[in-house]
Amino acid sequence: MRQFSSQPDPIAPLDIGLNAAAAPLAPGTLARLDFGGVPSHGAAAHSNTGALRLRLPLVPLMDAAMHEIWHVQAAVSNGQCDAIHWARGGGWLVAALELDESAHGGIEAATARAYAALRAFQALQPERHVLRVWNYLADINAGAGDGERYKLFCAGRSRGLGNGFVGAYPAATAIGHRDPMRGLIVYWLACAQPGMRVENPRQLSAWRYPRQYGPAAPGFARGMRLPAGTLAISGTASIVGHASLHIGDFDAQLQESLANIEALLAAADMPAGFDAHAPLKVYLRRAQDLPALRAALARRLPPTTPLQIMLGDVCRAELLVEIDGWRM
Ligand code: 3EB
Repeated sequence: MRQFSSQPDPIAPLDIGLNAAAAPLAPGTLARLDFGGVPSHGAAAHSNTGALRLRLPLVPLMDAAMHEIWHVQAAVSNGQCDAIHWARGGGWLVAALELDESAHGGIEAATARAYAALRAFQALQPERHVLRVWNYLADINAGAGDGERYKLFCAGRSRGLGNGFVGAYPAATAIGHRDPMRGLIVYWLACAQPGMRVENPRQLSAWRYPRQYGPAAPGFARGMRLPAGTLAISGTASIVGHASLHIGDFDAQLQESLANIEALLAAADMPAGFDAHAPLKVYLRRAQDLPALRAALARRLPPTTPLQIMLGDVCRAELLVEIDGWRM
């Protein structure tokens, strides 16, 4: 009798790296993410090594363009299912889709369509647990009141998912891009084993936000411990409780965002502070804040902390900066 036949397959460690240098993709590369530039075939393409290659329309602000590599010690394969491009290996799955909003009835309907497709696709995959999602959409703050595009996006996400993620929200980021040629881009990381959601004691859970932030509360967790131990950190801004703090004060917003991440690290039982094992991605609304950002980060973070800085609009118009990343 095989005593351990019901044990799940082991999950290969997932390694996240930021690189400046161009190098051929190593075997075991699950995904390579590039920011800025012009894609030849929409957001996603497959490399000959099996990796998913994503080109994302957020303009990098660093001198050397950085790209992100997700690597597993396992064989990687890939494919396409309607609009969804994917790669899998070692118990992990990365997938992406880009929808042209105008062809799908606007941002709310396009988002509902994207999330219904995500849910239907995920239901058929062995890597059925969606742990981390990124959303990039144009003009995220355009429109007033409940008609603001981010709020329409939240409504579409909630409708498209139905009861899909209820009680198992992934960690997430939602950021505005400024490329009129690109659509709604959703990409995600899923796994054959569940992760562990982490909430931030300094912040109200986003799915409990009061009505003033829109008719559908955003369905995401502040962080996710991946099965291999890494913490995925959701987009984190200057929000305490549910209120935006330090309106008009870039430095204070940055400090509050970092304080939020530090509180999340503690809640997740991860090592405190930042270092070479905590790659961070900073989304800046205004390029003019780059010198202040650089100066503050130089004081606040060890120089070994891998950083990407890019232009991106935070989903609340009064917020100037948001940070997401990983803690390994
Ligand atoms: C916030 O904390 C800032 O709608 O998926 C951060 C991360 C934010 C994810 C999302 C929104 C989302 O509410 C905004």
